[in-house]
Amino acid sequence: MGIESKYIWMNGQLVEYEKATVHFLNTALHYGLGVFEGIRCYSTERGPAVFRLREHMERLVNSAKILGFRDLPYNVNELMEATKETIRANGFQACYIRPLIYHHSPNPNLNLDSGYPMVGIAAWEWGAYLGDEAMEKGIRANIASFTRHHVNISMTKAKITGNYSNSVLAKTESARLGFDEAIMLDPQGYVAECTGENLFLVRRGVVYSPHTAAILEGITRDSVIVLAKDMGYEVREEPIGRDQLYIADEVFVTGTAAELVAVTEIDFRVIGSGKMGPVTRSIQKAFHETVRGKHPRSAEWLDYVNP
Ligand code: PPE
Repeated sequence: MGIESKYIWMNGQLVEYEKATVHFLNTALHYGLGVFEGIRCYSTERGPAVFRLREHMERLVNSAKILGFRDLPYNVNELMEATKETIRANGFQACYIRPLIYHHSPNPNLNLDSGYPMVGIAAWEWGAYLGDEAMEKGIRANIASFTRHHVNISMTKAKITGNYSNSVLAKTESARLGFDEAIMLDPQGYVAECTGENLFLVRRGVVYSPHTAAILEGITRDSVIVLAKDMGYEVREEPIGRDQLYIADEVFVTGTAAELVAVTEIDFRVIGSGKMGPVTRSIQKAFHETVRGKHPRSAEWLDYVNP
C-alpha cells in the first residue's frame, strides 16, 4: 500500500502515474510556492464517499488566495468533480486525496506574478497515518524545540507547501528522540498544534482546544467540536499552556491523515490514566461512524463518489 495509483489528475486530464511529473526548475520546488489539501475518502454501504469535500476545496482555494494567487483555473465545484473523477478512475473504495496548486514560471524569480498556478490531484490508499496501534493505544509526544509560525511570518490559515519545513523540523526531531509526534508552541509560548494535527485536551469533562488565531483551521477539528457538542460536552476554545497538557485527564489530536488519536504521554509525563480516556474514546467512535456513513451527521458531511 504505497502512494502509487493508476492516474493522477493534472490540469484537467487524467495522466498515468509515471507521467505525472514537473520540471526540475519548477518554482514550487525551489521556493515552496504551492498550496495543498489532505482529504479522505471512506468506504461506505453506498460506495466510496469523500468526507467534507467542499470544505477542503474551499480551504484550498483560500490557501491560494492567502499565498497571493489571483486567478485560479478551476473553481471549488470543478475541483470537487475532478476529485471524484480521480477516485473513480483509480477504482478506490477508500483513499487519501492530495490536491496541490503549484506555481509555474517560465522566468523564475520571487514575484508570484512572474508565473501562474497549475493544479494536480493525486489519490492513494493510505492506512493509519500514526500507525495502526496508535488508533487504540495512543501516541507519545514531545514539545518541539522549534516554535510554530508567527501569524505575520508564515500564514497559519494556509496549507502552503513552504510552511511545512517548520513541521518537518519538529517531526524529524521528535522521531529521532523516539516520540511519535511533536506538539508545537506558538511564538507567545502557548500550545498551537502538532506538525500535521490539531490538539485537544479534556479536563473534568470539559473539552478544550487552542483558539484558531495561530493554527490551521482543521476540518477534523471542526467536525470533532460539532460531534462533541452533539454529545453534550462543553467545548472551550482558549489559550492553553503546555503544563495544562501535562495535567489534563485526556489529550488527543485530530487531522485528516491521523483521524482522532489519543496522546498518552507528553515529555515523559503520563497523561491521565496513560490509556485512551473515555471522552476521547466516545468522540473517536462518533467520528468513525460519521465518516463511514453510520451517524446522523454523515448525510451532511459525506459526498458520494458514485451518483
Ligand atoms: N494542523 C496542521 C499543521 C496540518 O497539517 C493538519 C492536516 C491539521 C492541523 C489538521 O487539519 P484537517 O486535516 O483539516 O483536520 N495535515 C494534513 C497533512 C499531513 C501530512 O503529513 O501531509 C492531513 O492530515 O492530511
